[in-house]
Amino acid sequence: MTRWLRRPPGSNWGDFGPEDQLGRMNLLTPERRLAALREVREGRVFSLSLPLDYPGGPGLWETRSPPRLKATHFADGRSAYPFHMSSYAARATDVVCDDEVTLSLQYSTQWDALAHCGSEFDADGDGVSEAVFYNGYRAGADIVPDAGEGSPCARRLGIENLARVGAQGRGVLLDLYREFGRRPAKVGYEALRRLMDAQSVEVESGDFLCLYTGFADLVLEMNRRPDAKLLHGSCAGLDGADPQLQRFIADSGLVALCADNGAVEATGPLGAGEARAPFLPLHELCLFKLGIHLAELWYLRELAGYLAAHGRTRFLLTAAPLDLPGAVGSPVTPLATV
Ligand code: UVW
Repeated sequence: MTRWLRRPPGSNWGDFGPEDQLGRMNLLTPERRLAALREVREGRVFSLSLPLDYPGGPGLWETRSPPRLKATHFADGRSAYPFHMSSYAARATDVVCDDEVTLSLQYSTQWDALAHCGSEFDADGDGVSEAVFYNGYRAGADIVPDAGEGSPCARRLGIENLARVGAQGRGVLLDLYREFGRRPAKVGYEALRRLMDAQSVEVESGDFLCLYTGFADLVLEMNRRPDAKLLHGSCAGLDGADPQLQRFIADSGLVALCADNGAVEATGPLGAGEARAPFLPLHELCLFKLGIHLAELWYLRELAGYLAAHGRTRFLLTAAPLDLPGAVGSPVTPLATV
């Protein structure tokens, strides 16, 4: 049985094959990776991650929690932190610490999997919308809230797909902070185009477009005591509802949008009118319609400064998520090599 009869307007469902789970990452060919490697001139590297215990506290979304580290334990209750190997072999001198962590996978510097956001859409053409994801994968069948023992599982479109394809290619940075500072700007295509031209930013097929807005710098300054109201009212984000911006994203061939802000797009109340519409239109376009991964809360300040000082916009980006089967997002420690 085909999963869908109708595909969302403006989507590419089926174009990379009926079972595709990689979306636009299909465009990241060996040739494009080689082109990305040619951007390396100095061998200098920038880590693009926040410490994963930032923003701090409940952070930006009340459902997401910071990491909690715990010692692991033996079956008899003894802690393995530290664990003296002499309890196994009397003469051994080794002392070992073992820990485990509970954290929301999208609490801090992260990737969104394609299973992160779908939409209510009538894909089977029966006149009733259902919850579907990229390429017609279904909530309830492919992305399930309880796959046993209460654990959710994205059986399709999970983050392991991005981990295994090798998230490495050419990063291209656009500096929005230079234009908007910390003002809460909604950036549509017109402003984006103007700034791309001014900064000589060119986006080609297979590129990871990175947007520096200054948001993560504000997060860091708050020193793990985030002022959520101030954060939600600060810095630039894309205007995901702008049709021209949507067309640019669709036509450009970019494989991912990576930002230092909380959602890549500026979030806010739905526009006026009766019609139902996505609250996160960029998430709908990218994750649901086109299979473009989004990445958020990256730390881009030092990279942006370096690139501006050297008249450059491109670099080699290496940003593999955890190969955690079935997860809808993942922490990541992206590296930019220049
Ligand atoms: C949501 O906003 C729902 O998620 P994120 O911005 O982390 O993709």
